[in-house]
Amino acid sequence: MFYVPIKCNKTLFMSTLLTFTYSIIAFLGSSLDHTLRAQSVNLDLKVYLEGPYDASSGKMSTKLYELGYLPGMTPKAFFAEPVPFFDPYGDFYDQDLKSSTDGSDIYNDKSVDWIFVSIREATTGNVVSNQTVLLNEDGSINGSSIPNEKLSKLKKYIVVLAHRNHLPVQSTPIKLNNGKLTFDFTKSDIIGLKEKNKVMLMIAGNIDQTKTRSTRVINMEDVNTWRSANGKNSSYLREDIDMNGDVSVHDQSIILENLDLSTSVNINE
Ligand SMILES: [Ca+2]
Ligand SMILES: [Ca+2]
Repeated sequence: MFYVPIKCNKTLFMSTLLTFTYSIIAFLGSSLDHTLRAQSVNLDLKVYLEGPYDASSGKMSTKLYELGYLPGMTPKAFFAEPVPFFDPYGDFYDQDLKSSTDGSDIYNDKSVDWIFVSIREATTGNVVSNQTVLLNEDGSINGSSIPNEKLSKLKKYIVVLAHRNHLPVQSTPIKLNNGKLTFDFTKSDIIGLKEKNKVMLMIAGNIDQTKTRSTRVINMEDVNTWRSANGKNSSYLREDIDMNGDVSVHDQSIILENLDLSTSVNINE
């Protein structure tokens, strides 16, 4: 009996070893990625605000970003009044809940404004999640998610949206779908939206939201609030309904167009 000597090719051996190692790393990476994704439910929402909505482009204005008026930004004009970073919806949170927002570098040229999103159990109304999220010009919101353990596949949820100068609105009950909570307010026929050029919009003009009642209605309190701010300019102003940085008669005309409109949606409950 004799042996045939096998010549070990060192280069081939190292190449095979490397390929094997990369395969293991890729496998572990994909598993980890899958695990991380499985731990949270994405919010897949779309909504238009009437104030900054431009029917000709089918998008919302990003003027506040362009001029540097969003909270925490440095305005482009020297005479403009910068607004320090803050959460416009801090009042809507329970005391132990914090904003998910931090800093001004989160903005980009698609940013319209902040919007408040509350996820609630449909049957009990219990709040699952409260978040302040950034709204983009196409109606989408910047990536936002909820930890998996807070939601059940067996339950239905409603999405409540609020904005600092629009009427709040809520979705119909929805279930989890492929790891997402999905609702398109721009195509919905729910009560509390307004149709313009075949899309549905959140109703503008609700600038006074100091009390539960005033949060739900556009009335003379909103007009009076606008009146006391008329002429203010070049900043992040609640009375600036079309979101061009200034408070003017055009903003008032939006309030008057929607006067006496109201909703039963309550963001504070
Ligand atoms: Ca109001
Ligand atoms: Ca304005």
